[in-house]
Amino acid sequence: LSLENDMRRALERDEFVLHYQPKVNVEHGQIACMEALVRWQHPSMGLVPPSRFIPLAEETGLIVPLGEWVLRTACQQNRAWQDAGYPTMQVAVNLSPRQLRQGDLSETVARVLAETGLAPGWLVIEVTESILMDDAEETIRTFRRLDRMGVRISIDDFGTGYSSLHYLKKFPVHTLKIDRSFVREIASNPDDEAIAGAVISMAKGLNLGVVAEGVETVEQMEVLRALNCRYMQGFLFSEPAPAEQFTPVLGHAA
Ligand code: G
Ligand code: G
Ligand code: NA
Ligand code: MN
Repeated sequence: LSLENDMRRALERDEFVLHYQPKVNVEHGQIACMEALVRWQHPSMGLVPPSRFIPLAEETGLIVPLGEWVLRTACQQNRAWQDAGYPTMQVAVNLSPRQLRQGDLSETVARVLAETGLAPGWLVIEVTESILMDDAEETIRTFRRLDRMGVRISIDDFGTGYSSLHYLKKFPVHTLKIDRSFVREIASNPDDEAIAGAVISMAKGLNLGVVAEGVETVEQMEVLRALNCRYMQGFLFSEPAPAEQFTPVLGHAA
């Protein structure tokens, strides 16, 4: 309960921080996209992971202003990296279902893009299959508006939902993120390799991008690479880290 009270004030007190985790093009090692992952720098508890407060933020509705803060901060950071002359990358933010039920999300996104001066094509919105499962007309219209604006939509944790293929027809999707449950044992489990391979082929056939998440070992990377997966994310490349931590890497590549 005290966590809930603290959280209400945390936005005003500027206690949330974003960490970023790169999605890497393994062909040449460059960062294609930075995924923003929120943390809470609590005055007495230290760095609180999102698993501890996102569900509560969803319940209380605080996810709406928090989500907008995440979006604005991530777009600002990306614009700042571009202004600094670093190689251009996309920026990805995660979306909660609640953010879709609160007014017009596409208007919020358009406003934040205008305010931060980031071109829409650099922004990726990561949604889980549970969001798409609710194929209410309004949800579909919101995604179509985002698509027309030029914003990219990525399906997170792909393969863990119920009727994944159905969404691909109904929603303007640009990228699939292969869930890390299929990556974990990919080097030793032929079934996981077959599933990942099928997702990669399907993505290619549908003209979608594909990113493997949760890549932790060179062996996993090699199996995925042999399956023609070019984009990967995971601890092998980088853990989520504050923006400043990437400055030397990005500066070196510029
Ligand atoms: O960063 P970490 O691996 O601890 O993230 C745990 C979960 O929290 C992930 O499922 C991630 O998608 C979610 N998460 C992280 N940042 C955000 C955010 O800004 N908004 C939403 N809705 N979820 C987030
Ligand atoms: O659901 P989503 O994909 O947004 O979850 C992001 C979470 O996954 C973050 O909390 C991040 O710390 C975690 N994560 C990122 N890369 C890896 C990895 O290689 N292995 C594991 N186990 N977790 C990872
Ligand atoms: Na994500
Ligand atoms: Mn994921």
